[in-house]
Amino acid sequence: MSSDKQITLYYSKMSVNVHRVCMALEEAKLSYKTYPIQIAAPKPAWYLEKINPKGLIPAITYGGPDVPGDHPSPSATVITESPIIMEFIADLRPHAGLLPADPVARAKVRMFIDTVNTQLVPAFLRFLKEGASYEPVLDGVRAVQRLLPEYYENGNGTWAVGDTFTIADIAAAPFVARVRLPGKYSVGKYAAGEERLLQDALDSPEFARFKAYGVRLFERPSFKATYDEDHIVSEWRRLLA
Ligand SMILES: N[C@@H](CCC(=O)N[C@@H](CS)C(=O)NCC(=O)O)C(=O)O
Repeated sequence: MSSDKQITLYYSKMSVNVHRVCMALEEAKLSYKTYPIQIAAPKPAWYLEKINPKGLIPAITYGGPDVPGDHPSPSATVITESPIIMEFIADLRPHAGLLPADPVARAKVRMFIDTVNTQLVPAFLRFLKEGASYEPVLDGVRAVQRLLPEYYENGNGTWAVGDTFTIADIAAAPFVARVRLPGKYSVGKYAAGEERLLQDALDSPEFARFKAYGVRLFERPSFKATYDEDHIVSEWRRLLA
């Protein structure tokens, strides 16, 4: 299905928060175009002025004429912050079920995203980019795992909230995938050996539910279509050397 209005996504393939938006757009079956923005590099003046003064991606423009990404139209709406963009995409396509109608389920989706964002993400990024200890990463994983329902063979408990795949799962997936990469490739700024301690803990029985959740996430077609592990690892090697 194509969008009624144009969507331009300011994009980098390695960006974890852009990854969320790509998954949401895939799930909602919305067509969009991308405009490349380089991470860890000065952002163009037009981007800071017209799209995101914080200089961060993702951002989207929605509506207005179909113009080149570096000439955004003043009549398009600019939306920033991955949780807000994910909700917007869910609102554009309510039938995709990415944000449930039930108020309790909606609150649970938002609490799950908040837990990922406040407890897992900062600890993981500090570990990866600044060499902080792996232990707060495990605390973050523990906090996320606590919210995961028990999984049954009949499919109950497949996803974070209820049995429907939602933006809670999309918010988690790019991070659940990346948390395994230090142990797999020894890439990052942490002290040597910390990645093994992290990986051993993640493989221990305590985190079995989180690990099994990851296996289900990685099978999701919207994840497969948007995840390029080799590219992420080579960019991390370049930027974190
Ligand atoms: N809270 C923002 C965080 C966005 C963010 O940190 N984006 C990173 C990429 S994942 C970025 O743009 N960094 C700029 C840079 O490294 O140059 C969101 O969820 O969208």
